Amino acid sequence: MTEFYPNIPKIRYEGSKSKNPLSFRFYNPEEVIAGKTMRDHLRFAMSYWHTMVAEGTDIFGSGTIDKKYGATDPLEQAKNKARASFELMDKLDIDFFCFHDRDIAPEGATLEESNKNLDAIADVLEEGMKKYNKKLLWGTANLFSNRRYMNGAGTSPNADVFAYAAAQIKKALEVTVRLGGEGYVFWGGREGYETLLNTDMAFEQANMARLMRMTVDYGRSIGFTGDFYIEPKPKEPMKHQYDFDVATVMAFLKTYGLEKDFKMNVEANHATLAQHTFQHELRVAAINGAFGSVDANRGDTLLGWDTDQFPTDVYDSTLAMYEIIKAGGFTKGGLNFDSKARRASNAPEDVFYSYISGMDCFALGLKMAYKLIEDGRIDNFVSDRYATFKEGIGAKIVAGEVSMADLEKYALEKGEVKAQSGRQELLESILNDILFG
Ligand code: XLS
Ligand code: CA
Ligand code: CA
Repeated sequence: MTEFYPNIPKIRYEGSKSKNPLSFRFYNPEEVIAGKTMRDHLRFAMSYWHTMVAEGTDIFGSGTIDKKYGATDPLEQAKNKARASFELMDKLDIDFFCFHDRDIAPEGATLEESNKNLDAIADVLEEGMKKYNKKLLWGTANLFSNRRYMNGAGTSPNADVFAYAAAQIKKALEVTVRLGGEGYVFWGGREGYETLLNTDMAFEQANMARLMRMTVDYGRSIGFTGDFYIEPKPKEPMKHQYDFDVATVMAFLKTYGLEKDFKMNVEANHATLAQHTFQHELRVAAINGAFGSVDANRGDTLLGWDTDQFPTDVYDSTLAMYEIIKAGGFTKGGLNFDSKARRASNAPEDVFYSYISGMDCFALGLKMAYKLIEDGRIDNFVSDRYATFKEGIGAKIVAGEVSMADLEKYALEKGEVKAQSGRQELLESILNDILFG
């Protein structure tokens, strides 16, 4: 059997003292933390598009990374790519993967041919999944690359485009079900607009909801028992994306009665593009009962676009894991590295260094988040901060037992209130203490 990464050994946990760049320092898959292995807590997934497909192109230059997998014929290339993906997941000990339909198989001259290509590659994937014991975290359809989708797919002003998108989703969902996928993602792609001078926003959003309803109904009718996700993103490629952030998406779902059918796939870099923290988006999803899955990456503080860099910031991964644990942890979701090695990191080993550092970063985040919880100082502070609502007038407010007039009487009698410190600096130093103490 051809090896695609012959110089890369199987990556093993060697502990924090190891200087071997091809080893895990913190990710020890079988280590048990709070009754669950790290593997089961983190449910790492490989993103097919960045890892197996993206060649490092940007708007100023062509590819820098060879992703031809020793073949020229597109279908042969797709087969080799699939085989290479299992070698990579096996070597990195990653249990799951995620794909768009067009990542795994080339688009044909007709929809029929594209569907045939997909079936052919699904055969190869199915075989690899059995052999290497790998699972599909989620599938999705690419409804943004082809020029037909330049005005959106579900929100296109053209009914023929809407129909084509529906047909593409139908097939992508069938392949997802065939491969036992645990989720199906809607990311907005070009579902948004550039100018209201040509856009009927209300109509476009209602159409998007129609497409989502059809997808859920069809998915359930063919036996899909996984989770449907929406992945919010505020901008790029469109100036205004309809699924701006988790709060916007929740309002959309509730408007169209879809809130029971969808959870969130929260991407770190999309959170920052919406000028939120990653933790904020995770918390909003959790308090709405919609926490599902995560696309783990990071942006760059100096760049305002979707850089999809591998995560290395342990503060961020700790606070993200804290939110994820508090939300009950992953059930069908997981941590998908929607991340790519930089354009100039173009050697095959760079993708391994990238995943190792991302996986170690989240393994550390997991450990530190449990330390934070066990330490209890931060949780206790938050709980104490609301203590006045636990008894007396506060408890009556919460129980709905007081009127405005009662509160006026209370305030008049009570006089000026004590302004209570929020202690942000103290809490930040406690966090450092827990991380590095
Ligand atoms: C793009 C999105 C995309 C989704 C899947 O910014 O992150 O890759 O995860 O369509
Ligand atoms: Ca993503
Ligand atoms: Ca992204």
